[in-house]
Amino acid sequence: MRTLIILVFLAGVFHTKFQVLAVRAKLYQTPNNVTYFINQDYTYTWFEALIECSSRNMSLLTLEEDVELLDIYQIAIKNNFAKKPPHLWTGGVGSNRKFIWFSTGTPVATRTWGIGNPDNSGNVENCVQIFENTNKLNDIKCFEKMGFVCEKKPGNDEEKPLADFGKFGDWCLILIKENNE
Ligand SMILES: [Ca+2]
Repeated sequence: MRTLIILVFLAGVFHTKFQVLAVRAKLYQTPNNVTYFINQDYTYTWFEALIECSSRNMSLLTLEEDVELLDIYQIAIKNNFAKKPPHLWTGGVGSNRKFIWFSTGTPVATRTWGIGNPDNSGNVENCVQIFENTNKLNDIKCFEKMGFVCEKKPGNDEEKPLADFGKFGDWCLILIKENNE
C-alpha cells in the first residue's frame, strides 16, 4: 500500500512538472504563419538562447516589423503568461548603443527601445531583450539569465541561423571575456 501511495505521489509530481515545462516552453503560431518558440524560464544567457533557437532550426527574434512585439504581447495575454511578456532575449546585439539584428545585420529601430534605452549601463550592455511586461527593448548584459523567443518566418525554411556566426565570432569571444572579468 505504501509503495502504491509513493508511486501515485511520484506520478503526480512528474505530471505537474511535465505540465509546467509544457506551458513554459512552447511553440506558438500567429495568423500570419510566423512560428515563435517562447521559453519563459529565466535560466538562459544570450549565448545559450542563440544555441537553443539554432538547435530548433529557428532564429532568435529579429524584428522586421513592430507588429511582432504586439504578436508576442498577445501570445502572452491569450496564454495567461504570468508576465506579459516575460524578460525575453531577442537576436539584437551591439556595442556602445549601436545595435543590429544578429541574423540580418540590419539596425535595431530607434522607436522600439524603452525610455532611456539603449543606455549601455555600466558599459557592459551588449545584448537586447524585451523588457518584462512591456513591448519595448532594453540593452542588457549578455550573461543575465532570462527567457527567450525564437522565430521562424514563412519562406525561411532554408535559413541557416548560424551561417553568419563566423562574422561575429571574434566579437563574441571579446564579449565572453569582458563579461567574465
Ligand atoms: Ca539598458
